[in-house]
Amino acid sequence: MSNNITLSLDDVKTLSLSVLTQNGYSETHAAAITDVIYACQLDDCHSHGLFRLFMCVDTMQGGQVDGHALPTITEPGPSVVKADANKGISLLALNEAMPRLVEKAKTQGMAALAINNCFHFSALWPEVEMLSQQGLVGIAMVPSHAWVAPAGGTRGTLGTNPLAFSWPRLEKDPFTFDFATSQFARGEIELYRRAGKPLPEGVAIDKNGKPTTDPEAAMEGAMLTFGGYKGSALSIMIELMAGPLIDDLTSLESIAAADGNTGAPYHGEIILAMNPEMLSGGKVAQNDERAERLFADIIDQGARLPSQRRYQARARNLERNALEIPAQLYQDILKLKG
Ligand code: NDP
Ligand code: PYC
Repeated sequence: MSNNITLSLDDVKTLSLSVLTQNGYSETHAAAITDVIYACQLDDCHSHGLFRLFMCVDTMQGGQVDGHALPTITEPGPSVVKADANKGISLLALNEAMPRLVEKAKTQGMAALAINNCFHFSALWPEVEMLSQQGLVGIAMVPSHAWVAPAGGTRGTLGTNPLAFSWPRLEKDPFTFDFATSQFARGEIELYRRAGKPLPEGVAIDKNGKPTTDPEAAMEGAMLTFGGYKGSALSIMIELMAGPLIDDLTSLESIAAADGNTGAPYHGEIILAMNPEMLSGGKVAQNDERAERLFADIIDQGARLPSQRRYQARARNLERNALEIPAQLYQDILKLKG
């Protein structure tokens, strides 16, 4: 017997909107958050879909987030946009600043958006995919909380620090990847804990620095970076680029600022946008063909491109106008309603 229930796509949006508005988020924030939760659930990205409503509610209960905050957008340079989320969730600030980032990248060739003072819970691929839908290359990075040990270390210093990249394709959906620089995202470990399943080896150490496959012990101890010292170095880069570079918090500072609260981390985010038209000297079509030959060589070997699974899930769920989530998850989300 299946332990899943089927929700219509409208049900997913309505459920998210009602949980958020009944838990202190304004209609505008709830709509911005729901767009991303819905996009993730539609693409079967379970760790950052409806499951993240718990984190949104937890963040509100922690008392630090402003569910009605209005972002302030400034443009300190011809290719720089700053969006101060003013202690709101990042996504409203992102939505308001995105058109300015796109405009600047199109006119300047490259541009950066720094989002400051935001609570951040979401997947990054929707943000970079949005840039590629406008013909731009996008890169996004955020720190989180100091849950991840650096390679060779024994305690959490780095965040789970996702890195997302998106490349526009002329005739196809963008090539996009988005992953934590830890072996597993924190959300994935939380899903293993909910399901009572052991983690694979090599994902975490316990509080005594010993390898563990117990999700609870992993959350008390430290997670490990992917690719050993290579993932560790990328994660440090993300701390610097989305922290001190934009005058915002590192994962160490963010976990200290949370003061024991378990909701979404509070910090900044950096998003870079590049204009292939200008950088290729107007030769987008020729270079799109070259990129397509690269993708074809990968696929010809039986390998798959990142984002292929997501696009397939999206097409399937849109076709059915429905998707499945675990019945227990649905019951637990209903309990979040007032
Ligand atoms: P995964 O380890 O699941 O990796 C995801 C990426 O790798 C996707 O682009 C995926 O494509 C691609 N991929 C997976 N398997 C393959 C394969 N066999 N061949 C080619 N590509 C593959 O992601 P994580 O668990 O590390 O991260 C999940 C989400 O968590 C991300 O969206 C991230 O932004 C989010 N996150 C957010 C944080 C925050 O602070 N806000 C912190 C950490 C993570 P596909 O999707 O098509 O499978
Ligand atoms: O899954 O690592 C994670 C995460 C941190 C903040 C939001 N998601």
